[in-house]
Amino acid sequence: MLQGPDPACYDQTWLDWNYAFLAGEEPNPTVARFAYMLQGGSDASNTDPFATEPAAGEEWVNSGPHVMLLLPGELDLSVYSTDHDSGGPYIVWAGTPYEHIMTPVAEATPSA
Ligand SMILES: [Cu+2]
Repeated sequence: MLQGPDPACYDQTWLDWNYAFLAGEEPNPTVARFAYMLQGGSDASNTDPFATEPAAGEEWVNSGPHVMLLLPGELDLSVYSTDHDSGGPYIVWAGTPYEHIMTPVAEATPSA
């Protein structure tokens, strides 16, 4: 779930992914596709796709401008990080049907 408007630019594969997500169904992409969120975005959790607010003691995951990569199959945790504060690419919602890779393209703007 999102905190802000989180504008994104993507193709039909990502649109289908979003419809599946909103319906609670598995998207199961068969092709790799990029999406662009160049105004950044926010998520209540980097582990729970359906969290509506951060868990106790956690903060919103506010990402700066980024590119997202959707890949078929399961992502390899020995290859990709899940650390959203690393400054590098990381897996969002690892191990779920909605996992994908976020790659920062600029610094996040600190929250006010
Ligand atoms: Cu994004």
